Amino acid sequence: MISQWQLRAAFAARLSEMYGREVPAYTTLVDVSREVNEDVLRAQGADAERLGSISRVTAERHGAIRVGTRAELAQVARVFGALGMRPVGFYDLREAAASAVPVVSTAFRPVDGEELARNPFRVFTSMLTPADPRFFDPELRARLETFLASRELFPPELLALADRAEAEQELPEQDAERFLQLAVAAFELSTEPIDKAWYETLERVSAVAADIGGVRSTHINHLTPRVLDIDELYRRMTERGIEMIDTIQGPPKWTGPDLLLRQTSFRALAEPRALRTPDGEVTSGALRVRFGEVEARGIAVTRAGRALYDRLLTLVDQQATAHPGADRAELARTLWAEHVPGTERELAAQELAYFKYSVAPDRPRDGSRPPEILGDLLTQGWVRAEPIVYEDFLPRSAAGIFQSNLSEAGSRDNEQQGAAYDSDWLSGAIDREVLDPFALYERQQNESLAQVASELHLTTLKGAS
Ligand code: OOG
Ligand code: NI
Repeated sequence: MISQWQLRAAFAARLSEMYGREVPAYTTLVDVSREVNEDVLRAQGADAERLGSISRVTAERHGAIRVGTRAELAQVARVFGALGMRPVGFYDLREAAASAVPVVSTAFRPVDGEELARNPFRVFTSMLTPADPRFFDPELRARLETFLASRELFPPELLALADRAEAEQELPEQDAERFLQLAVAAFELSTEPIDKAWYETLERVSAVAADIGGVRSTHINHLTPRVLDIDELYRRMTERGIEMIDTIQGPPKWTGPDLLLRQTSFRALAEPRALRTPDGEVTSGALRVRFGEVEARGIAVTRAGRALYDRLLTLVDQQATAHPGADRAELARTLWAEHVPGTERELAAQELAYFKYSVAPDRPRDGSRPPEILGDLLTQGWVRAEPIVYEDFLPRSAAGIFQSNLSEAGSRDNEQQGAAYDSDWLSGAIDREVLDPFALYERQQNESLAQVASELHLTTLKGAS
């Protein structure tokens, strides 16, 4: 029998192999990431593994896919459900992006600590919003919806196997093999000729809309390795002549602990695609939609920590507008040094980030009673705190990644009222609860605190501050 986590690990590995064949620059990115990780490990020793073992980090990938309808998204949820991946978080990229990015998104990922440690594979999944009149007029919306309703992204055999794997939490070896083949094939780039006129009609609205709704299948858009030093990675890729986007998205490089998520990418590459012209002729064209991305993960922040992050982003925006000549990264670094605590200890004390607490093996053994306040337990050496890694995404960064890979801004009519979507809508659409990422981290932290209280026989344990 092949368990869900084994299916997930095998799927991630095979997808990576397939994508490497399709986009060779991805293989370069993976190689350079591995080199950087080895160098960081050599230079920093055990500290390099504070946010995940080197084996987890080396195998870690996230994928990005895009689908057209809620029915397609519900099918994606079944395929990933088979792999033990649940929908977490709601991202509205229509609002986060300045250019036309008409999608809303969630991320499918494992949610409990043990499953994440076994294999943390996650997929950022976006759904087109044809009902949003800012992007699609009634006629185009109707054509688009008809087109999407007539295609099949996932064969019934794949979905049946997925449902079985989810219900039984495992599959016999032969069925697992079949499931993996069908699942990987569903995300391969299709060779079927693309209707050129239709693709271009959608492209005038948004290149993302064309990539999703202009073709009869879906494909993996990118796969992202994790790196321990993203600034060094950026430097080495540039040195190899690979054109990276202008910035590293997310928190700035600074001297304090790594927080949340930093990401960067190389520009989408021209890939040969068969196109059918209006007179029926099939020609060879080139489309730029798929790119390579890399990321560095930091500590998960609390709601208060996230509010601080968002406030600093706004401040950086304001200062960058006021001083057009200034270096954004430098502005961000200065603001961070001023407003963000520079140690894990302070982040915990101010309840800005999440930690997993455990009783210290070398705690006092002199018969004294442990204090009942978390801060005192930490300073007196009774308890240790390990950072909880951020497993999710950032809307502003995601929009930046989408946008920096579009050559045209597309069109958007801001006079129109946007169609409303939220986390509850998404839950209903896929008939599964879209989980709140903060609640997941909080639960992990609370479980660890309950364990500490029980081991130290504390009836009350007062909060971090
Ligand atoms: C998704 C872009 C967002 C990330 O890592 O933030 C993303 C896409 O291009 O489909 O992948
Ligand atoms: Ni990504």
